[in-house]
Amino acid sequence: MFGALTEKFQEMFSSLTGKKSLTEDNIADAVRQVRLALLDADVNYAVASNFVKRVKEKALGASVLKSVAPGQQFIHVVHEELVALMGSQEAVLELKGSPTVILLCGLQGSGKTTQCAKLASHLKKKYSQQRTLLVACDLQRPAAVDQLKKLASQIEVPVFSIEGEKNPVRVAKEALNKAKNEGFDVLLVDTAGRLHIDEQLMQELEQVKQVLNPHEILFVASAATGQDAVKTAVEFDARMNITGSILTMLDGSARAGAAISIREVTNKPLKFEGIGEKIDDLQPFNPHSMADRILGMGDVINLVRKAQETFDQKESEDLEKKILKAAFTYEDYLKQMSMVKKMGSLKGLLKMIPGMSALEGMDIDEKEFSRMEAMISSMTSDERKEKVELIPSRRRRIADGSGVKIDDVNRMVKGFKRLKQFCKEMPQLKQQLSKKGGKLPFPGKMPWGF
Ligand SMILES: Nc1nc2c(ncn2[C@@H]2O[C@H](COP(=O)(O)OP(=O)(O)OP(=O)(O)O)[C@@H](O)[C@H]2O)c(=O)[nH]1
Ligand SMILES: [Mg+2]
Repeated sequence: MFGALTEKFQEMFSSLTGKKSLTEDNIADAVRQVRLALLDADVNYAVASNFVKRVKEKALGASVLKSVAPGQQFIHVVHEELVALMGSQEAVLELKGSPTVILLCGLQGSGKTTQCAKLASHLKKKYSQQRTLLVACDLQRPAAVDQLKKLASQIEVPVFSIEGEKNPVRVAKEALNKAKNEGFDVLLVDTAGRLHIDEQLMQELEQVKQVLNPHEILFVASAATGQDAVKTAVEFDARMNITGSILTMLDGSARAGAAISIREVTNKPLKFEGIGEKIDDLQPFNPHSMADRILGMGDVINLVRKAQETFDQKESEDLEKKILKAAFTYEDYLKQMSMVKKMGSLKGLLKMIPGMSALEGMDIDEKEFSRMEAMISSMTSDERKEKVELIPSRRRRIADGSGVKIDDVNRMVKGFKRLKQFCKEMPQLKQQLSKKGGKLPFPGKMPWGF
């Protein structure tokens, strides 16, 4: 969907990897590229400018988390701002009338009729007790009423229409009466579109609005229409005072930036997104998952979030130093593992240790880690600090204490030593890694011991 934008962000962030902190200098290029990427994706110019200004201020103001590479932190800032740009919270429909009246409006072909049916289906699934009446107020296009009826029959929701009627205001009025009399909970109104905004259409919509007094007036915007969608949204909002928008065709457009500008320019929430032609292809608009999709980096974002929540900053700094100096003991190893456990994923930890991201994708069995944790827990304090030699009788005791075989203890000790050696070679290894484009100089598993 946002293919180009995602690619650009990814390129840009890889150039930040390895930087010690975020400074005006090293983010200048990234900031410029965010701006270009947004404009390229057809995000409105003013929206993009304000956006990068906010990203810049926030990135420079942020205290750099030592456990997170600066590039990842920058992504986090961009992500947070994207979420804010799109409204932070998942917006809800106000279902408080009896009936609740929801009017859909927008340009021709933006997807109003289809979203009416999708929305009716969504409400039916979500609120099975509530009854919806669809209203065919598009009397411009001869086939419009039939189109709505056909879609509605698929989901078994009734449609109100008046055969031969030319005035949508009358249809609206009678539909509202019927809904009140018959106890419908929701009245969902489809309206006519035009190729461009014209005065006649607006007046007609205003009149329909007047008789219905809708709780929700949703502007339906096709992501495929680029900057026009932003301009149109502003005009519809000025005339109709919309309560939110539905973005459609998000499945097909690579330049969906205009659509995400709509919330910023109208300051009304994005409530739903249409992601295909089928009835089920509608979902509540979620700013978080949309930002994840835009950046294509949901994993990193979640890990940074998790790291912020669970990492003891000082402890992880000390550990990093020890790893780099190869001065850590079994005790540190255990500490590291309990952090990993807290993080829920070792791969996550690797990604977050600056310089270690190249190791991600290694196959690590986390079950082995909990066994290792049991073994180290069964060691005496002196053993963990390597103050005493792990002679066979000690190994037997450790095996018995942790319920493993002595071979497992032997492998763990061997692995620990190998890891120490590996860490001693870290500085050179890191250099090699950057020369080899991030590929490990040896294939296979990490030298953790198994
Ligand atoms: N790919 C895709 N197609 C969609 C989506 N929503 C609607 N469509 C298709 O877009 C076309 C136009 O949709 P309509 O619902 O008829 O649009 P409209 O706004 O009612 O059009 P008018 O009544 O002519 O103003 C139809 O072929 C729909 O199937 C969507 O989210 N994704
Ligand atoms: Mg229609």
